[in-house]
Formats: sequence, structure tokens, C-alpha cells
Amino acid sequence: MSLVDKAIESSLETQTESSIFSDASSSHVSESDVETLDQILGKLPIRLDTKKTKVLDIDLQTKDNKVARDPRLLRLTGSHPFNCEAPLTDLFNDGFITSSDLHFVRNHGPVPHVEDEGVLGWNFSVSGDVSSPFEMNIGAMIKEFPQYTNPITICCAGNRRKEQNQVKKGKGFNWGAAGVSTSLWTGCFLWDVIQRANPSKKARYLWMEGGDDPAKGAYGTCIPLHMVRDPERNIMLAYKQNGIYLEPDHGKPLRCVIPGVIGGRSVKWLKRLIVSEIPSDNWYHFYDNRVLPTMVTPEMAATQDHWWKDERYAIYDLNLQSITVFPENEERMIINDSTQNDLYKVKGFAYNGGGKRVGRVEVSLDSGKNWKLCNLNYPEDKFRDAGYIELFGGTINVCERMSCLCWCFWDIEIPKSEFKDSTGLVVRAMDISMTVQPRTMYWNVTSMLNNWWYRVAIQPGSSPDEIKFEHPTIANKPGGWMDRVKKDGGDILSNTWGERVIGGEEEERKEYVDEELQMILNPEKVNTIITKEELSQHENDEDPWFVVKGHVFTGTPFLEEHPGGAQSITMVAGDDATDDFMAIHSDNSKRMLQKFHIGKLEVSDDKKFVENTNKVIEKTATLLNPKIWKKIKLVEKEIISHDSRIFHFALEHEEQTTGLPVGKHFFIRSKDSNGTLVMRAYTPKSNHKLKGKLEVLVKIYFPKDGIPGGKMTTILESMSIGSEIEIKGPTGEFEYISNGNYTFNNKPGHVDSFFMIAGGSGITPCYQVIKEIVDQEEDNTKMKMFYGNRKEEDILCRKDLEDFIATKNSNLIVDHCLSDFHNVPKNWDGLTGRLNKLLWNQYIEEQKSYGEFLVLVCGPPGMVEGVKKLVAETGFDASRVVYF
Ligand SMILES: *[C@@H]1O[C@H](CO)[C@@H](O)[C@H](O)[C@H]1NC(C)=O
Ligand SMILES: *[C@@H]1O[C@H](CO)[C@@H](O)[C@H](O)[C@H]1NC(C)=O
Ligand SMILES: *[C@@H]1O[C@H](CO)[C@@H](O)[C@H](O)[C@H]1NC(C)=O
Ligand SMILES: *[C@@H]1O[C@H](CO)[C@@H](O)[C@H](O)[C@H]1NC(C)=O
Ligand SMILES: CC(=O)N[C@H]1CO[C@H](CO)[C@@H](O)[C@@H]1O
Repeated sequence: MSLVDKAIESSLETQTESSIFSDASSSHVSESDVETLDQILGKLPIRLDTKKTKVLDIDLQTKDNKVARDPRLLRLTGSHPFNCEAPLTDLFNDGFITSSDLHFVRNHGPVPHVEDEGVLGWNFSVSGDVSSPFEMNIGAMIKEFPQYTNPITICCAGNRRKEQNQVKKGKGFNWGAAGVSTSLWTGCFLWDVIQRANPSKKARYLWMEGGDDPAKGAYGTCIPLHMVRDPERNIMLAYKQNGIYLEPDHGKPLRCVIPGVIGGRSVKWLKRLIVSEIPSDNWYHFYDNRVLPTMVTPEMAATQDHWWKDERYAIYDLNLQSITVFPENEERMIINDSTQNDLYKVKGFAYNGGGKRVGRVEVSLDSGKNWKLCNLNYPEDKFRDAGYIELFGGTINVCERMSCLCWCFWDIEIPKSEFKDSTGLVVRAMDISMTVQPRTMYWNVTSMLNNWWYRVAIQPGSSPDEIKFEHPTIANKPGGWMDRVKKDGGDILSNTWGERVIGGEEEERKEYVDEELQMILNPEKVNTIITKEELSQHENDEDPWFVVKGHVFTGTPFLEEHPGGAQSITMVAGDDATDDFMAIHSDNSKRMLQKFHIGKLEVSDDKKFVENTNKVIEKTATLLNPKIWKKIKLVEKEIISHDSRIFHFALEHEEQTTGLPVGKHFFIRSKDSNGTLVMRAYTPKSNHKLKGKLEVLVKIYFPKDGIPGGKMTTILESMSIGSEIEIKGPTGEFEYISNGNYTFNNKPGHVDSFFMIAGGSGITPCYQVIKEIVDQEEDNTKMKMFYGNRKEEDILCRKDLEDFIATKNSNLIVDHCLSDFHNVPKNWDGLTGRLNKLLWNQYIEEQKSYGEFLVLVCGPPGMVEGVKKLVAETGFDASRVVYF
């Protein structure tokens, strides 16, 4: 007889006694909705060969490239680290026990990798304020301590955070309402293990540390020791979930499972247990899992450390929560003469912290004036009633405790007619200490433990008989009533949740102002409608139009002047350029767009203007496409000096080249830690003939003296190996062909010599041209470069330049110049100071003696301005200067 059969058999034997908790309401629950214990256990264990998980493409690019995952999971922090929740309805439909595939995941970094064979040998230690510290492995733990299997709900403290972020953005990413899951965990009672080490009487906390390695060192936190001691709390050391070894995302091979407490304390990949008189000193313990007082602003939190060090604001027990699942978001209901008396079953779940039972759940269709009592179903009681059951190598011993450590389900049938004139359905729970969920949000800077009434708004549908439901927010997607109300200028936190109340007292409404949109619109053009037909006729290089935020702009008058060159405009011709435009332009540049506004694009569902990043990747011979953002993966970060790096990226396949003409550049873009898109142009160090790879030389601008660091360089610096960045191009007005032939502003030309002026990391475009000339033996174009840096150690590619000089002899001369007089080395034989008029004139005279020449300039803004001034003052022909 299998374990499951045995479990079911023993459960049937003991099921005759009814639960002491069976209240009147539970008899109203229709049987079809409630899983029996047989059904719950019959689904388990979920066999490996029927699992839906596999290693997904998106993870192949990251350090988690061995971790199988369910594609239904919604990623909340991009591809990596992996933080996810299931779609709310899928989570609910999975039943009382959530399969490990759909269980929410909170990771701070890459997932440690342990093979099945390594599980039993995994060591962990117990030390600190104990008289007998020890280390043991999981195999010994299983043999030497009683083993238990228990259903336990784990919930992230950030569950429903997206709602708080809608009110005001705090710290932390957007969780929907499904950051909660329940599984059967197998392992030992943590106190049994701690007790063996004989903790001191003065010990108050148990620190826990994982074997992972996120940004701030191994994740660690703590839990008050009295909770560990308490059998009603049932804190476990678990090595199995739902009958099989833990999945990597859920802590393989060993984790703490701390019921009734925020999920952040259930440390995964557990390595160390430390008994102490004081709370953990781990970075994550201080700067995570706290609810700071509501008046603490993000700015105060960022600058005043004492808020984080105050143990009073650390959160342990979860708070009371109830969430509606049905009606779903965007669900529709027809209420007419023939349907109005039909019953609709509203359904959801609830949970509470500290083992306290949810005593009642109520819903209201009139904003909380009148409440209806819902049926409540506690599947955990079925385990409680069943006595001892052996399952998965442990004993189910829920019968030994009164605490409620799992979620419960509620439902109520309501005639459809009652939804007709309602503006929304709110739900609230009350626990057995009569604590009730609050009507208003307790906004806090970490946006944790958000548990105000869960409100499903009711909106008119597409016909007079139809209504439509809206949840507050949707994980990982736009939409929901909070978003709508905000755009309508409503106050989400008002008495009516910001809704317009028909026939009611009209609240004062703020005009919703999209400030960025206002900056770019010409008030005289906002009512001119441009059809898509018209727009498509301007998908060309001569008279390019483009779209930003639903409005059409002409790029034609600006083709000449645009600092990024005509190509940065023509590459978005006929397209939606919103993201790119917003990412790169300052408020001043945004205002300049007003002049080029020609009207509003007609609205329809045409998907052409939606994101162009998701197009299918074809195996093209060259990477770059001026219209499509492609993804490339970071494979190596080479540290050149304290602030210079060469980032090595892998192209889409090994035979691919970049397709970047010599002298041109590309854009890379990515989101910063605040989710704002940042985009910058770069020229690579690697050659266009190099296959499968791209090397980008970057000087990192670190934050200093209160000045923030470079936006893009900060992103690049923090990229982990295996993560991706988007690239598009080529762009630029200048292209070097060979033997002195080039094109500039689409016109061909020929030179005998180049005079290059480079500053700092601005060497890269000049470097490209030099390398091309050096590589072609017969190319005798002369090159003179003035290369300015602050200090000698800032000089980039010095060795390469020396090798080039050795190859090309007198055809390449580099004058190094240091601008920081205080740091010129004693034996320095180069120039000092900056490029001045005297030097400029000398260089120009020398160039004239070679014949035709162009000046190529690339450097920091100050240097470029300096050159522009020299050009103007000396009356030099500006059309012969290329600014990269
Ligand atoms: C666990 O500890 C034992 C004894 O110190 C050691 O021999 C063994 O290599 C350790 N196992 C692992 C996987 O590190
Ligand atoms: C009411 O709506 C249902 C569902 O759309 C439809 O089948 C039915 O014919 C409607 N009845 C009346 C009286 O309009
Ligand atoms: C993110 O936003 C905060 C608050 O607006 C700001 O202080 C911080 O500099 C931003 N970070 C980045 C990387 O832009
Ligand atoms: C350079 O351009 C000239 C015309 O300007 C042309 O005759 C010559 O073939 C070109 N050389 C190369 C190598 O492209
Ligand atoms: C401290 C803080 O930032 N509190 C905010 C809480 O949310 C309200 C409602 O939007 C803001 O007005 C407060 O500034």
C-alpha cells in the first residue's frame, strides 16, 4: 500500500468526529467546492514526470540556468533575480495545497545548485549562545530527530504591495495578491534541533543564514526564540515539499518554514543557525521586513538610518488578510430580466498571522454600510481531525495543536440583481481576537503588510445589461481600478475610493496631468487627428514622422540639427518612439518636441504601435537592426582600472557579427533600479569583423560627493553575468570605408589624413577608425590624435595604441595630454593642460600639409564645447568636423 493510500485510509478512519470549530456557516458550503482530505492528499505527491516545469529560455541567460520553472508564473523583477507569483485565479484553482510549481518565490540573487545526491550530505550548524554547538547533515537530521509533515501557508510581507505603490511609490517591487501559498512541508521541529545545542537562558533570538550569495552577502535574518520553542507555532526545518525534495527556488536542500510569520524569515538554502541575545546583524535583517511609521518618507528612510535599526518596526507575525478571487478582474456579468435572480458565488481566501484563526469574513456591496456573512472553510481542520497520519516520511500531527497555520477559503452566493447598482464589492476578515481588517491603507515606505479591505470595483460593461469587475491592481500588468481612478484624477484613499458616484456628492477631483505629455504637446495641434495611413507614408528617411505618447511628431526639420544625428530620428520613422524618447531626453529637450508636434494619432486596436521589442528573433548574420531592440547577454566584465571596464557581450549566435560600420555607434538601453528606462549611445572597442562577441569599453561614473553616478554606467556596473541588455542601431553620420574614403551626412568623401580629438572613454570611435586603417596594410591615411585625460592612469587602450603605432610607424601619432596639473608624473613627456587655440592652430597647419583632412571629435561634453568654440573662433570650416 502506498503512503498516500495509507494516509487516506487512516484519514477515513478518524474522520467521524467533527471539528470543534465547525461553525454553523460551514454547513452552507456546497460540497463540490470543498476538497476532502482524500482529494487533497490524493493529488500528492505531484510526480516529477507530470510537472509543468522546465528550464525556460529566459533563465538560460542567467545564473539560474539549471532551475526548472513553470511558465505561468508572473515575474515581478524582470528575468533575474527570480521573484514571482502565480496568476491569482491559477493559485486559487490549484486548491488548498499549492503545487511547488505555482508556489510564490522570493529570491535575492542566484539560486544555489544542489543535486539530489547532495541533499543528505548538506551540512548546517547550530552555534552562538549555546553550550554544545554542532554541525550535522540532513541525513543525520532525518535519523536523529522525529520527522513531521505539516500543511503550512507561507506569505510574502510584500503581498499586495502594488496597491501601496499606486498610492505612493515606496521601496520595493510590485506584488499582486498572490504572494501566498500553502504546501505540505516535511522535516523536523526546529526547537528539537536547537535544544540539542543547549541554548543559554539569556538567549532571545535565533539567527538564520542561507547558503546563497546575493548582493549584500548571504541572506540572513532572525526570529524570536520563544516562537521557535512554541509547539503551537510549529516552526520547521524542512527538506521536502509536497512529498519530494525541495525545488531549488524553494530552498533546496534545506529551509526554515516559519508559519504565521512573514515569508522573509523562512530562510532558504539554510546553512547556519545562531542563538543570540540580540537580533541578527545581517544587512537584510535591518533593511528589509520592516513596517516603518507611516510618516517616514522615502527620503527620510534613505538618509536616517535609525528608523531601520529600531527593532520595534521589525515585522514577524503576518496580519489579517482576505482577498477576493471570483469575480475575477475583467470578468463580466449580464443582469437582465432572465438572469437577475440567478445566484453568483463570490469566492476568495483569507489568512492571519501568529496562528490566530480567521473567525469571520464579510462582504459588502454598499461601501461597508451593510455586510453579508460568508461561508468559511478551513481545510486545515480536516488534518486536525484526522489524528496522526504518516506521510512522506513524517507524521502529520496537526491534531496536537489548536493554532491555524494555513489559509482558509470563503464564499457567498449573491443574487445578480444586487450587483446592479453597486460601485464595488469589498471584503474584510475578523479574527478570533476581534481584530478586523482596516478600511484605510496604512501606507509605509516598505509597503509591507498591506491589508486594507480588498475592493473589487464594478463598472459599466459594453451593453446596458452588462457590468464589469476590476481588481485593485494586476500583478505584472497594467490595469485594475486603482490605475483607472488615478488617471481620472480621483483620490484612491477617499471615502469613495476616488470613484465618481452617480447622484452622490461629487468629490473634488484633481485633473490628472501627465506632465511629460504636457511638455511635448503644442496646444494648437492637440485636436488634429493623424491617421495611421498618413503616418505610414512617413516611414521613410526623407520626411520621417514618429509617435510619442499617442501623438505624432515630424522629425524632418530637425534632421540636420539633432545632436544624435539624423539616423536617431530616421530609425524610428513611422514607429512609436515613446520609450526611447523618454529614456534619453532631459525635460528641456522634451519641451523642444512641441515645435514638431503635428497632431494626435487616431486610436484603434492596431497592435503595430505596441512595443517593438518582442519580435521573434531570427538568426540573422548581423546583430544590429535600426528598428528592433535586440537582446545581448553579458558574459564577462573585465576590470581595466578602478573606474574602467570592458563589458564582453555574447551576440545572438557564434557566427554573428555586429553589422556596425566603422565610426558608427549603437544604443543600449535598460531599466534602472527604479524601473526607469535609460538609453545611451556607445561605440564598441571590438571590431566589426569579430564573430559572436561585442566588447564595450566604459568608464564608470560612480556617485561622488552627493553627485549621483552616471545612469547607464551604474546599470552596467551592477549587471550580473548572464543578464541581458537591449541594443539597437547602427546610428551616426560618419562611416569610414577604406583608403581614406568615408561618408559623412550621406555624402562620400576622401581624406589624406584625420585629426582626432579624444577625451577619456571618448577614444572608442577614434579607436575604431584607427584599427581599421592599421588592419588594412595598403591604407596609408595619416592619423594624428590628441588624447586628453585627467591623470596618466586614466588613459585607456594605451597598450593597443602603442601596438598600432608600432605597426603603422609615422602614419599614427598620439599626443597624450594630462589636464590635472597636480598629478603629472615626473618623467611625463606628453602635453599638459587642455587643447588651446595655439595648439589647435599648430595641428591644423600640420594637417593642411598632408592634403585633405577631417577632424574627428569625441569626449566629455566640456571638451566638445571647447572644440566647438575653437572652431568658431578660428573660422574653421565646421562641415569638416565630425562630432561622434
Ligand atoms: C560536511 O561536513 C563533513 C564533516 O565536517 C565534511 O566531511 C563534509 O565534506 C561536509 N559536506 C559538505 C557537502 O560540505
Ligand atoms: C439576458 O442575457 C442572457 C445572457 O446574455 C441572454 O441569453 C438572454 O436572452 C437575456 N434575456 C433577456 C430577457 O434579455
Ligand atoms: C530612484 O528614485 C529615487 C527617488 O526618486 C532617487 O533618489 C534615486 O536617485 C533614483 N535612482 C536612480 C538609479 O535613478
Ligand atoms: C575611394 O573613392 C574613390 C572615388 O572618390 C574611388 O575611385 C576609389 O575606388 C575608392 N577607393 C576605395 C578603396 O574604395
Ligand atoms: C510619508 C509619506 O510619504 N506618506 C505618504 C502616504 O501616502 C499619502 C497618500 O498619497 C501621501 O500623501 C503621503 O505623502
